[in-house]
Amino acid sequence: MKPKVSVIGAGNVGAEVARRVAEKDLVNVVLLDIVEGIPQGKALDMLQAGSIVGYNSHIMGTNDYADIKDSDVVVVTAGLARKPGMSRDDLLAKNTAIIKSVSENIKKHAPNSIILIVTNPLDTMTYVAWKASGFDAKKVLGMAPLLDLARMSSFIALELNVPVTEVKATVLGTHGDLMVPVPSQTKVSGKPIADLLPKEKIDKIVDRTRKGGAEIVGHLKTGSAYYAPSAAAAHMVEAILKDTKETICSSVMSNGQYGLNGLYIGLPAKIGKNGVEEIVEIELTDEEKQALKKSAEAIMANNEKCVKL
Ligand code: A3D
Repeated sequence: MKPKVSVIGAGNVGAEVARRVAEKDLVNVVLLDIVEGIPQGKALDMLQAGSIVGYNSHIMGTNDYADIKDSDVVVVTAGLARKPGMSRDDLLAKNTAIIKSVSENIKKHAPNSIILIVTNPLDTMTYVAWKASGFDAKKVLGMAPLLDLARMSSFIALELNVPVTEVKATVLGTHGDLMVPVPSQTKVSGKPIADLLPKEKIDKIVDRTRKGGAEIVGHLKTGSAYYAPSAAAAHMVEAILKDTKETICSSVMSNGQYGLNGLYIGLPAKIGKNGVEEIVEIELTDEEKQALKKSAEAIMANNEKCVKL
């Protein structure tokens, strides 16, 4: 039997995640939303694309959590997205309530699943999902640093006019203004970025990466990015289902690594069938270490706020 992936929230990101995992022909997919008709209509449309694209994944849409039973992975995209002028933190109160209720339903109906959070503010929503589900911390993780490093990689590829597949960027920390792009661990065809670009250009790329989400919100005006976010989430689902143990920068529960403890934050981690298999420690400069500490402080301040909600 094919593994089962449920996607909670059938909006822009959720529907694209469902489509991408269905197209990998890996899984059967359940798309769930509170709005009646939307997940059913989108799922039927995707199911019918299978005959043209050539996949046999079964896709169903629903408003009933009973349908997520026996899911191997549950991807959570339910919640509000940013509009121009909003920070990800502005979403905190509303999305905390949504993630609590979604996580309680996952605990009840898919207690053996791995939970992958996409909803913002990402690191704190992953923390809320961990608390509300009562799952082992390794079975709850967040998608964001993979998206952030994809943004950084694409800006570097544009600057150097090289294939983006040759760029290996690293981004750690929070998915927010204090995210930590890591130039010291960013390479193009194996060469350190500092050997290829002057510091001012690298600084500009770092800044554009930090503001990468807002740049897209500014263009779209009615919502936030979803093509690259869904690609990142689908890649992580594949790593879990295929047990690749690939090192993917993800929001994971820190347990002493990098001097951090008890918070979800973007770190390199091996991702496999048990969720977070191992957090990987890489060399950082003193400046990058300081930035990671500041990032952690911002996440902890949000975590404290949401615990009181
Ligand atoms: P959108 O297209 O508005 O879809 C959200 C969906 O969630 C809608 O269909 C809602 O009906 C549904 N929903 C709301 N409440 C519930 C609920 N209680 N149960 C089930 N479904 C519900 O937004 P989007 O898809 O663009 O974004 C979804 C979330 O992902 C937002 O919080 C974004 O900020 C976040 N996001 C995160 C990243 C990261 O990199 C972490 C990237 C892009 C979007």
